[in-house]
Amino acid sequence: MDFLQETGILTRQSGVSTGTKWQAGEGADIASHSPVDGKLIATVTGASAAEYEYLVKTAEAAFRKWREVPAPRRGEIVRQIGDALREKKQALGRLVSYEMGKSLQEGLGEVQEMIDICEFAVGLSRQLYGLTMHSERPQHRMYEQWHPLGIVGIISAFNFPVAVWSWNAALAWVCGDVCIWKPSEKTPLSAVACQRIVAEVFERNDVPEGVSCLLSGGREAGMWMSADGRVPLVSATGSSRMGQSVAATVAGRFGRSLLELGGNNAVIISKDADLDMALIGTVFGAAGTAGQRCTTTRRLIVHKDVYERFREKLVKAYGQLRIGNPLDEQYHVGPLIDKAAVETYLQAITACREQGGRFIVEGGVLEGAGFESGCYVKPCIAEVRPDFPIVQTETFAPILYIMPFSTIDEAIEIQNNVPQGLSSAIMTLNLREAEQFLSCAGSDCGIANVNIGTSGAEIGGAFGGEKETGGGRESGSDAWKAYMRRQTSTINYGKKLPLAQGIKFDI
Ligand code: UN1
Repeated sequence: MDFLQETGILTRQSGVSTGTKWQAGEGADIASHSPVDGKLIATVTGASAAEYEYLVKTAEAAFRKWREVPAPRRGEIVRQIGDALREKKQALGRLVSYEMGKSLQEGLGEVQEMIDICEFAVGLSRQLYGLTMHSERPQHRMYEQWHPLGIVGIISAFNFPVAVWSWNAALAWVCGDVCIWKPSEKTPLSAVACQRIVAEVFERNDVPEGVSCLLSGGREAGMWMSADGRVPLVSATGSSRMGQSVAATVAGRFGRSLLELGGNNAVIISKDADLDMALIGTVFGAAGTAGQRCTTTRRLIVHKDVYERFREKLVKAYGQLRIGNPLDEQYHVGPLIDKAAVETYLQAITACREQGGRFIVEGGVLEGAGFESGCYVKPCIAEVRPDFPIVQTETFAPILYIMPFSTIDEAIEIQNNVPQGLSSAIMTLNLREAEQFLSCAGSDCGIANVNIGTSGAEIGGAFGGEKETGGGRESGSDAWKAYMRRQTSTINYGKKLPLAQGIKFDI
């Protein structure tokens, strides 16, 4: 396991850091077991409340310096982080695969997303534009400018242990913010490895301690940040339940939160779809990453005229899926993150059956050689009705629900009729249907694709969704605005003081 050495992972290490300096980690220990083989990879020590306090103090001091560094210079440093990630891509990708359980292709893809967002951020560092407006008053100039916010708290999930953090951190840094990262307890080592890579680049560039902080710990650590008035923005990725509690706490102190929560993503398959293409998009979307993406395809809404034909293709394709060690390229599907996730998967299957679902591809836990961790499960498919309670719920596992439709209006209604609103797709060669799906009366999701599955978004677009998905937008487009504060400034260069709205006030 050279990748452990290459990413600097020790058997026991602190998970609390301000950059190059690591605190003792006086909080609870976090043991990282690989779902690949069930082995203990290493242990990370979490932060105590006093150590959190130290991180915040250091980050506050760092912010005062970092905000003064010109944005393009900050971008140049982020460019170097991209280069450092490029150098470590193989090792970091392997570590992510081994610790999280996603296929090596996807582990490497995740590091590629980090490199991509660094490059995006470099360009952005020269494009943090504000607008100018024409003042209604003579000899006045009005414009807006964007200033850094301060400390950005980042709470990330196990399923994208490094990429989603980097979407936040790379943008926050070019915007002049400093970050405190609370990674998932299920993937603490990937975070330690990233912190080392960033710290090295920052040290080389004389960036002060505190611009990148690592706060390993449990739920409590996330709540410290959520309740802390010194953290103006908390960006959280994870379950809707977690997001709700973060959002309520942050709102209680008038802070900002940026939420990327659960999805219940559907693909509509029209009778005019290219069914071969639809098949690839669907199988990758539903079974890839063992169903553990926010964007995983959970529901298939198929036109009744092609239902039988597509179902047959799907069952055949599922029969060809190879489940096994994700580091071995011959396998398509790796394990779930842990045994608790396996339990949730089994409960969802039981619930689906009880509610009237009929499995056309059976699920189950794999046993025997190669499956010792107990985390490998079979991707499965159930025929359901859209209103089953289980179909309304996000289960983070490879369970696909399939249901028929007759008209495009009905399909869109089924697609929208869930509490979540992250990603959606239609497979069709019919222009009218595609445009209706994308119109204001179409998909209600943050992401709506045509002839592409629900997962695998590029970093250039804004990523996130509506309703219980939380409403936040991360990554591309103008998502950077969430990491800055807008200031409207009006300057009077005349010799009189006219008031707006023509108000007279003579003294
Ligand atoms: C997530 O699952 O939290 O679109 C992020 C995708 C990836 C990111 C997923 N680029 O599937």
